[in-house]
Amino acid sequence: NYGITDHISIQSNGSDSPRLPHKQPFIIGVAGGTASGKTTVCNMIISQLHDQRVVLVNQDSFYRSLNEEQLKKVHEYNFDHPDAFNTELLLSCMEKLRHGQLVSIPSYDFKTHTSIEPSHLVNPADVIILEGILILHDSEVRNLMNMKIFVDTDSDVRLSRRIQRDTVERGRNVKNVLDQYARFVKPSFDEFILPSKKFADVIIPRGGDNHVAIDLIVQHILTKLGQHDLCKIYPNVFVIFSTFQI
Ligand code: UZR
Ligand code: MG
Repeated sequence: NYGITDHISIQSNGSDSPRLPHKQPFIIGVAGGTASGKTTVCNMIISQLHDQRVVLVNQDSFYRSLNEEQLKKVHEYNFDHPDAFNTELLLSCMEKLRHGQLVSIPSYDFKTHTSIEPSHLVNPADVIILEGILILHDSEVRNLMNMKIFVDTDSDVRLSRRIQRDTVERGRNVKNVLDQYARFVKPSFDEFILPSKKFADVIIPRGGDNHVAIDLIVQHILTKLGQHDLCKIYPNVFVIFSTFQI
């Protein structure tokens, strides 16, 4: 089930076997507007990488908790602005994961707009997928990535999904959703999210419906992981190859 309504922050393949990764993880960033199908794309990539240890880290987990003042005026709060996220914490978690350390990722509750206990413990993995509307916004976060993806879905499709999701799953009414969309979601998309598309290596039209794009991405990841393995087993093999190329 690749429903766009999924809001699982952390997932992993094969996490019950605590084998240590033997190399730097392959880090993928997946950005795109609200309800563009980012989570669907990530889940499809994860399910096709079944033999690899994959961890999905959602930028939503790093939303800053609102204080009492902010909670009183929650309708004035811009959740679509880069400052709404604790990017320093995201960077420090990624630093640990990259160095093979176990890390604790906060759990964010969309109903109370605060971080709640328990947080998730995440093991290091071969592939780390970073997903979020603004995950390509910050240059330090971008610099961690081996592959940057932008999911490009028409805004009318995204808005209708957003209405569906927020009314069914997040207990909002249509008027609230449309007000928030006009006031914050759309302006921030135009100001911060859309301009981050230029940093993407791959742009996926139609999100999770685009099976060809997902297949190509998965093949690329497998090739890259395979190269690491080859390097490890035959450290001289690339010297031989490069000599032949000359
Ligand atoms: P995706 N968001 C909330 O609605 N409430 C919160 O407490 C935190 C975030 C919304 C946020 C953004 N914006 O558009 C969306 N608003 O979650 C991002 N308004 O989630 O990438 O799954 O669409
Ligand atoms: Mg999502």
